[in-house]
Amino acid sequence: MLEIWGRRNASNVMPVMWAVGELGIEYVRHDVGGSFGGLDTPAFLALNPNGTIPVIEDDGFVLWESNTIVRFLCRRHGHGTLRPESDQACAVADQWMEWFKSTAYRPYIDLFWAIIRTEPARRDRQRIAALTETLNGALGRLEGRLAESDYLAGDTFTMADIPYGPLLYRYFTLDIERPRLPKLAEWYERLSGRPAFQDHVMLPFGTDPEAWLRLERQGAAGGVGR
Ligand SMILES: N[C@@H](CCC(=O)N[C@@H](CS)C(=O)NCC(=O)O)C(=O)O
Repeated sequence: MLEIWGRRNASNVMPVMWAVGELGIEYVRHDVGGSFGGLDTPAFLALNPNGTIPVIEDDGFVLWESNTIVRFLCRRHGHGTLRPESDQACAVADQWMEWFKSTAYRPYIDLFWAIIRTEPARRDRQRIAALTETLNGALGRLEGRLAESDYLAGDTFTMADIPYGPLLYRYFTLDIERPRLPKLAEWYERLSGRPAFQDHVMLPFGTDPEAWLRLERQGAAGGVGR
């Protein structure tokens, strides 16, 4: 059975869990990282010398790096569905997964930390505004792509869309300035209607570090959909 290490509210664990949910894979998940700790033990470091989550073990085969795990699971269980069949469509899906990490992830995660994971009295408004602008600029580029097709790699939902799920859920939930990006909003509607998204991505995160930690200890209090 597939084993997964990582607290379920971690930004890099959620895409893996969403993929697992979409693909209907049976799994056992271990709560490690964040307030659960456990990333600096010899046993965990033997799995992932970086001491980060997510990590999976599949029949003795160990893998880390969230997008690599998503690709591996889609190749094995979702060829022709989540993993596009043609080389070109698959390359486009890869391109958007890479772009997520190279361009969208940093402003998104820095913004999330600057708001939710920082005490309200210590929040830096200028930095929050600058990060919001950078993130909005990146998402504006997605708007152009989504004017061409319903999903990033074409007309159907694929692995390309998966890394963006946690980002979009938090983006549309945070109290920030958002420009009008109608195609992005429609895409988010389509993604957030998926049961596996509701189970694994729509995890409440509270409004400050204390609420964040309380929800984390409660297993992020379940998805909103079920
Ligand atoms: N590039 C890696 C980043 C892994 C990473 O930084 N994971 C974070 C959680 S999102 C982590 O392990 N943080 C330490 C912790 O949760 O205690 C990936 O995509 O998997």
